[in-house]
Amino acid sequence: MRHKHLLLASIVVVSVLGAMFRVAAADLPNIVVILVDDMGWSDLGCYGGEIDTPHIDSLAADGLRFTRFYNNAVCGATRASLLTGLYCQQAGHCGDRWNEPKNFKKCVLISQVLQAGGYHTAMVGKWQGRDLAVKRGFDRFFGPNCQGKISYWNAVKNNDFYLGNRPWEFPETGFFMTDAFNDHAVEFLEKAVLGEKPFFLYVGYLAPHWPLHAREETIAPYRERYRKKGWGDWRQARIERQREMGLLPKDAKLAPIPKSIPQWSDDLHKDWQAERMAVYAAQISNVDRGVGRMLEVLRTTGADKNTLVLFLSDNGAAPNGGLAPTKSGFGFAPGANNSSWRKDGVAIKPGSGPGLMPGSHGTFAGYGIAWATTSNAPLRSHKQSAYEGGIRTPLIVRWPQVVRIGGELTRQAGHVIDIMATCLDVAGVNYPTDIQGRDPVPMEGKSLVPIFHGQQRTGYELLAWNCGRGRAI
Ligand SMILES: [Ca+2]
Repeated sequence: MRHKHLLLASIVVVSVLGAMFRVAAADLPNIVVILVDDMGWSDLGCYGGEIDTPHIDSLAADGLRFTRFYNNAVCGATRASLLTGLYCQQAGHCGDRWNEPKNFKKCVLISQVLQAGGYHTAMVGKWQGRDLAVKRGFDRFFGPNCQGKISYWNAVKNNDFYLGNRPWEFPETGFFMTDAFNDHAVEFLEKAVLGEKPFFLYVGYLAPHWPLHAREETIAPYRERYRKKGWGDWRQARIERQREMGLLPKDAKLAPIPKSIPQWSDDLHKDWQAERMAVYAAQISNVDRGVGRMLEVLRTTGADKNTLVLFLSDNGAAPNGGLAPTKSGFGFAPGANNSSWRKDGVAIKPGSGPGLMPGSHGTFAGYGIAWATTSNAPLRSHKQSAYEGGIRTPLIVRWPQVVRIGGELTRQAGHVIDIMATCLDVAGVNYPTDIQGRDPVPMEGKSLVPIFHGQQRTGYELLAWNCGRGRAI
């Protein structure tokens, strides 16, 4: 009899705790981190750009934009900092591939800490880890385990596409990478919003990183836009909008451009140049569609109110793709070997010179230094550089339950090392002091949550970090 009472009491206690846990878990905010690849500071509509990004702009209209947020100027190094809360040199990764096990063992990822804290975790997109994402705290994973630089259109040998821990079979037809990422992110959210656990979704798009690939219907709306006006006019238009929006002071000026960039009027291949920018813009539109679909799932279920969405880029625009010859003789004659017209910017592969319109399967182009300079307007330099054009990124924050006034800007400075601290703060979990008997490097980043509440946070005495080329302080 006594045993029976004890058993009943235990069941009651367990049930009450279970119910409490469920209530508490249901109250914990969900987190969605969306990272784009090689996108410039002023490409988005809400950062002054002319590219159509209505859904990403809606994040800003409902939320908060940072004017001084920084990354590590290159793909892998930024991802290492974002996921660990450490400077890239501490995480053992200042280059393009995360492959230094010595430091790796002293790191812990957001996904691991949130998973242990009761979150349902998933990653979709570009993972460049030593281990597969599902071994590093993600319950689900879909994407390539490589640096990118692969076709958006089809399976490329050895590009290591995975679903969970198994190589993924490409469909016979109809594959387009950004669409596939969008589908998998939406599919995860549709299930996750019905679950009892709070969720963490990290979407690492490859877009708009070269090669310039997009569907014709996404490119078409941009074609005339860039034939009518060239890089000089768009750069000017962007800074004017940025001044109006308050992203920049009224007297802000455009950084000087590299001398090698010709006047648009001198260019001999305007239709091809316009096409390069049109495809780049289409790649961003494709991401925007995915953001719209993800938001729709969150909004229609009401989950959006307590979901923190962060949107940012891993580095500034990349000048790959070289220059073409012009009336005044800039650039080199295009030949079968693309490297023969390499100048400033970096040529990439044959299949990208003037005359061959980029976008479709079989082309492999970048948009070149002139458009990359436009993408970063008004900032100086590009990806891999420690100048602002390499390291400054948009950061958009949407979290209706906390960020109550939409459309605001903050000038408080932050860095990608802050993303982990922010996620842990939001989830109410602590950074571990022990990882399987090893001491993790203490987290460097600081939570951005006070800024979300409209407060001045205790910032950094010093932010100093390593970049692809140079160092930033
Ligand atoms: Ca990148």
